Amino acid sequence: MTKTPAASAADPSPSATTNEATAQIGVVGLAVMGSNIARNFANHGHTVAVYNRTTAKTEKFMADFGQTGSFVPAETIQDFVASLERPRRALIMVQAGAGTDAVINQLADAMEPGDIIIDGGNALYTDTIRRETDIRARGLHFVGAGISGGEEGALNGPAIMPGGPAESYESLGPLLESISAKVDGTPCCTHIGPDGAGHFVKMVHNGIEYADMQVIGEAYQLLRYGAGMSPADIAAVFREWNKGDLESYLVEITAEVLAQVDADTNTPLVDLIVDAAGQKGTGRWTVKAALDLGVPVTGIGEAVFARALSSATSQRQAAQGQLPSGQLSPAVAPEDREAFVEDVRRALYASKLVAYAQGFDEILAGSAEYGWDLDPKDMATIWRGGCIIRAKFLNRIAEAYQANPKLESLLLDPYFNSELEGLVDSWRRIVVAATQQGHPVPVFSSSLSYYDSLRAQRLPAALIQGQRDYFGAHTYGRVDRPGAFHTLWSGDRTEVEA
Ligand code: NBP
Repeated sequence: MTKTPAASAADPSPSATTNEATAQIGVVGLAVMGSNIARNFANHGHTVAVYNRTTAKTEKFMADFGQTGSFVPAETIQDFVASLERPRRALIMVQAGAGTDAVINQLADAMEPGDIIIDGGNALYTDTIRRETDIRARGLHFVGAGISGGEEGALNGPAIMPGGPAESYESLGPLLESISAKVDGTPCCTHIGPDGAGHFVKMVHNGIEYADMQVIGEAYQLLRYGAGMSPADIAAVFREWNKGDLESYLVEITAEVLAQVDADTNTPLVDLIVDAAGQKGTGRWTVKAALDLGVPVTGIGEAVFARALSSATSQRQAAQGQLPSGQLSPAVAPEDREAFVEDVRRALYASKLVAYAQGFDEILAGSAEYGWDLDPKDMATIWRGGCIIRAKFLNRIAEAYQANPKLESLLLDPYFNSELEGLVDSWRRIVVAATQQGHPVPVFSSSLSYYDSLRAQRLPAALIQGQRDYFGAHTYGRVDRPGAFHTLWSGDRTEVEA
C-alpha cells in the first residue's frame, strides 16, 4: 500500500510497501525532539517522511499529529528512504551514540550517491568527523547539525548549526532555515563549516550555557543568602535585569522559576527542589576539548565542576557542620541592599562576558586546529534566537567580530572594554563580600582571576619555568635575549644556552 501525503489520523498505520517519493525531508526518531522537528517542517509547508525504530511510536505520532500537516509514515527504513525526493534528506533525531551509528548505516545502505544524512542529535564532534569521512567514502553527504532550543525550540524555531560539506547546504540550507528561529528577519541557521564544525560549535554553545546558568545561580545565591531576599523579591530583580544588558532567555526563565510557589505547601518551589544539578555531558565535552586545545575556559570548567560538586551528596553531608567556616561577615544590611543588588548585577554581567569570551576563544582554537575557517560573527548571529543562550548582548558580540574578525579576545572589543570599566569595581566588591560571608562563587571569582591574569604585567609563570628547569631541565626563555636557557642547578649554577 502506498501512503499519500497527509496521511490521516483515522488510518495512522505506517506503510508496509514502498512509498512514492514525495517528501522533501524525513525524520528518523520520533521521541520529543524528532516529533517536534517533524511537525515544525510540516508547519512550514514541507511534506515530511517519519520513521521510528519502534513502529508504535510512528503510529502514535500519526494519530496525534497526522492531520496537522503533510506526513508520510514508514514502517521500514527502506520505505522511509523511498518516500524522499532526490537528493534525499534524512534527519536523524535519535539518542546520540550507538543508536546514531546504527541508523546512519541503515540509511546509507538504502540511499544513493548524492543523498544527505543529517545527524541532529547531540553527537560528539569527533564522532561526526569520523562519520563524515565514512559516509563521504560511500558517495553520500553527512551533515552533523547542532540543534538548540529544547523541545519548544524544535517545534517553534530552534537555532541550527549545520556542519558538513558546503555543497550539501545548497539543498539542505533553505529547508533548515525555514524552520529555524528568526531574529530581525535573519534565520538562526547558517552553514558553520566542514565535517564536525557544527557539532563542535553546538558543544561550545552548551558549555557557555553551563557557565551562564551558573553565574545566574551565583547571583541568586548572593541575593538570597548574602542579602536575605525572598525568592519572590529576587524574581522581581531578575525581571528588572531582563530589561537591560542582561536581557536573555535564561534570565527570563530564572524569574519564572523563582516566582513559582508549590501548590501543596505554599512554599517557593526553588526551596523544595533538591540542590543537586544534573548534566548530560556536553559541558564536560567542552572542557575536555578545551584542555586538549589548551584554551582556558575557566568559567565553563568551574560551572561543570560546580554541578558535579552539588551532586556529591554524601561528601557535602559529611562536610556540612564539620568544616570550619572561620569568622564570617554578617548578611548585607537592609539599607545597603540596593547597592549590593546592583553590584551583583555587574558581577554577573562581567563574569558572563568572560565565559562568552572564553567560549569564542575555544571556537577559534577548534577552527584553527581542524582547518574549519569559522567566522565567530556567524555564531553570535545565529545564537540570538531559538537557542537557550539567546540574549540581547549577542548582538554586541556579532558587532565586535564584524568590526574586527581578528579580535584577540572579546574582552578587548572597545564596547566591552568600556562596559568592563563600569563593572570591575563592583565585581571585586562582590567576590570579596561573597568570600567574607562564606558563599561559594566559583565562576564569579575564577572569572575575575582570569581577567586579572590577562591584564597582569607579570605572572608567576616565570617562577614555574624556573622550577621546571630546576627539576627537569625543561629550559626557560629570557626577557632580555632570544633563545632557550638552562641553569646548572646541581652544578655551579651558571647558565648555559640549551
Ligand atoms: P532520545 O535521546 O530520548 O532518544 C530516543 C529516540 O532514539 C527514540 O526515537 C528511539 O527509538 C531512538 N533510538 C534509540 Br534510543 N536507539 C536506537 C537505535 N539503535 N536505532 C534506532 N533508533 C534508536 O530522544 P530526544 O530527547 O528526542 O533527543 C533526540 C536527540 O536530540 C538526542 O541526540 C539528543 O541529545 C538531542 N537533543 C535533545 C534536546 C532536548 O532538549 N531533549 C535538545 C537538543 C538536542 P525507539 O522509540 O525505538 O526506542
